[in-house]
Amino acid sequence: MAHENTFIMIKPDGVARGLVGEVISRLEAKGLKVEKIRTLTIDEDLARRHYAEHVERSFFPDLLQFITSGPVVAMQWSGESAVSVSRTLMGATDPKTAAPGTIRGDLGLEVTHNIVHGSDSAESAERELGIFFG
Ligand code: DAT
Ligand code: MG
Repeated sequence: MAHENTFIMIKPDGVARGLVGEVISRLEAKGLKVEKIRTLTIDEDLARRHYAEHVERSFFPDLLQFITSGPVVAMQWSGESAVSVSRTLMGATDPKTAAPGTIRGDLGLEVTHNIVHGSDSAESAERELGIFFG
């Protein structure tokens, strides 16, 4: 178990629905620490860099439209195994199948509008933190 940093972002649906406090509360209650936080609206260039692994996917146009549709809250969080622990708190990608008790499982219903992003590895975390806080 290693102390890690990870990148977590509350997506436009989460901000618009007033779920910023709810998401932060769940991460804090688990014992993770917020290190950096900023609000911004993602433009197309930033979306293509952040989601570089998905630009050729069939759902990318919908994802691009959504992620640029309003302000997001971008954050650096730290803690023991912060990458995997925060992914567990978030739940599966599709809120329809995400387990109850997870952020997506409790608060979402549709895969594009799944409230929160979290880095999927330490390498992704370093890359994404560089994009948003570098
Ligand atoms: P995650 O956000 O759980 O890491 P991902 O990296 O595979 O999931 O996908 C990035 C985002 O793209 C995801 O949060 C929602 C959207 N997405 C993924 N798969 C999708 C699909 N099959 N249809 C529509 N949107 C999808
Ligand atoms: Mg991902």
